[in-house]
Amino acid sequence: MNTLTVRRPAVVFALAAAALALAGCATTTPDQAAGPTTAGQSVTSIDAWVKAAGEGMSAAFGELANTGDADVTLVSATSTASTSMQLHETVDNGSGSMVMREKDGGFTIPAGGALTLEPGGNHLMLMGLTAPIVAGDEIEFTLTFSDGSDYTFTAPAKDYSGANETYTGDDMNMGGDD
Ligand SMILES: [Cu+2]
Repeated sequence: MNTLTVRRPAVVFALAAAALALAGCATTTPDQAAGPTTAGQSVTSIDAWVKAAGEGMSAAFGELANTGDADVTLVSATSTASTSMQLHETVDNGSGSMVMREKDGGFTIPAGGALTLEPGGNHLMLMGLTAPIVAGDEIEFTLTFSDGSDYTFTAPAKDYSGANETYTGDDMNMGGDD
């Protein structure tokens, strides 16, 4: 009859399973102790400023430095001066005009690098100003990153005559003729 015992293999299996369980504990503990660095903790604004404006739209500029060791992606922003905000890039529309539009997928800030926000280039667009922005005002911004973390900073308003690019946001294109 077939009476081969399975005791020894079973014991070996049990020991192996116990070793795996211990290994699992060992690998998860350091992560839980240190805690991951969020995108919001890695980003710092440098020389941020906002264009003074009476109504409608305005824009914020400056540098966003990423001091972390991983790329981060800025996906949205809010401000105390507007009902909404968008992340804008400025591009040639093919007809010789520079137009600004919402940046697909947000802004990536490389590890150890910085994102430059400047008139005629990438910027934070304020839409639906809740009150005139006057030079000297301090506007608070909150940036949200793809990992769900936030970063809040304050930027002063300055008089500036440029940054008057045409807006061609697909989202707000009433005609729908791209
Ligand atoms: Cu814009």
